[in-house]
Amino acid sequence: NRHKSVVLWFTGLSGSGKSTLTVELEKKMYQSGIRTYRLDGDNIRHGLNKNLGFSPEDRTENIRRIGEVSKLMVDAGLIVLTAFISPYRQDRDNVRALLESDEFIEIHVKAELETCEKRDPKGLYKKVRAGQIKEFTGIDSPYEEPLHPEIVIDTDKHTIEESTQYVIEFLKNKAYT
Ligand code: GGZ
Repeated sequence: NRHKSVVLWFTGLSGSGKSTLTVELEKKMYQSGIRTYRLDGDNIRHGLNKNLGFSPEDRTENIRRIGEVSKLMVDAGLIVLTAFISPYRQDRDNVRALLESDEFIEIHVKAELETCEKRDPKGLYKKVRAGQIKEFTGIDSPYEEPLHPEIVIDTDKHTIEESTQYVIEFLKNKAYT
């Protein structure tokens, strides 16, 4: 049950499906005896990064710290699954540069803004439209799509099960697992 350690960096809009995908993937990997760690807003923005908000500067610092933590976890031999909007291309590229070229897999979780807003799992888009949240990604704060992601997952077109399986196969084919 040996595997390479790597960061699976999921990026995309709020409500695109990043968290759901990383949770499902982690379950599948656990069943195969793969050692993983999942980083998301719940365990990072409430702890390590609780002094950060959503200004451009804070988002950049958020991603920088997450990149450094991911690197430590890769050194510890884990497969790291990160689920952050990470809206800025430069920030994601900086994380990529921290790691060896085969240790960073950028996964663009793609869904139309309209779809994300319809899903609205936390009711945030509703608050944005009511003017209660400012600088929301995709509305009045930018999202810079990856130019050369290793994987694109279109959650408008594919089920979670299909998408999860796709990533599992990718890792097998590239001899990560
Ligand atoms: C974007 C926000 C905002 C603003 C709160 N813009 O769907 P969620 O709730 O669970 O995921 C979003 C999460 C984004 O945090 P990240 O650390 O991933 O962002 S970044 O990578 O840009 O630093 C959303 C919630 O926090 N949220 N306010 N203004 N998302």
